[in-house]
Amino acid sequence: MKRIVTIQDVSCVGKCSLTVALPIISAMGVETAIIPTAVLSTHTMFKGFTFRDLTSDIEPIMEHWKKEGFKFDAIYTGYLGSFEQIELMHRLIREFRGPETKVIVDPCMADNGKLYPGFTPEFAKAMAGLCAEADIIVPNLTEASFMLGIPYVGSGYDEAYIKGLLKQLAGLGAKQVVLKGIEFKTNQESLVGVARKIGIASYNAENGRISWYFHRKMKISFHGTGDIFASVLTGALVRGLSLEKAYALAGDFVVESIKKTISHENYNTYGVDFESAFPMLVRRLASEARLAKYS
Ligand code: PXL
Repeated sequence: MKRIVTIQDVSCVGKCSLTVALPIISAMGVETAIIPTAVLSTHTMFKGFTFRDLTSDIEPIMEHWKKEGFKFDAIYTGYLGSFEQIELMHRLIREFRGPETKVIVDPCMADNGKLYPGFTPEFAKAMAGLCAEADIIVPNLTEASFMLGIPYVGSGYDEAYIKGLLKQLAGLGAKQVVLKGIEFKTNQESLVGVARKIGIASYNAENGRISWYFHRKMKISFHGTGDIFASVLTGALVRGLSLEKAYALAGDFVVESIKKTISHENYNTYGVDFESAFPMLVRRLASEARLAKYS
């Protein structure tokens, strides 16, 4: 069985970071080792959350793992709580990356034009440094802007702008960029009944290829969907899917999870019911992983 390690916080209630990465990647048939970076009572969109920093545990865990000789098919970093943790991730990647290991960095720290509580533009620069180590980075538009130190443009941009962003992001050093949350304004938008689309642009710095994937934009957005996206992407890549198939599956699973959530009258507002969408994930992964094996 393939094995990955994911490094992010435990938000005890909130359906994000490790409480989504662990069940999702496991359900995708991949062993999921974890390093928790912090324990919070909830994610940071709740008021009054507790926060216990676990930075001092990370080094001893790595030392023990080195002695045991553990290897990983992928290293996936998510929400990191301090500069020191970013430094430790540089070390972890150096020490545990093998020739076939995929390194996925989700620079999880901002959305909708704003940094999450506790983060600063300097932190975004340090995260940009970690992106240099990655095979694949998965920022949203806000994270991309903070890492590049450019103003956030939330709407009204065109294809040329996104292509420029992709290339600048690749300039941070990652081989492939998957940029999330892209929405183009079209004339059709003013027509009643035309579903709006949101999607992904990806750039392969090794062959210069740019590709796109759009899906229906749901009326409501939820916390934790970025973590769900990155988790499915990681699981799918390790199961042998191409990057294009992996981000399409990840995007579709997020949409399915939101649909399941809002199908209930009194739905949770702090996170999505990804659990109810598992049958779709497992079914599609099984058929696509089978196809990938023979392609
Ligand atoms: O889903 C991203 C995330 C992860 N971890 C913590 C968060 C957030 C988003 O707010 O607060 C602690």
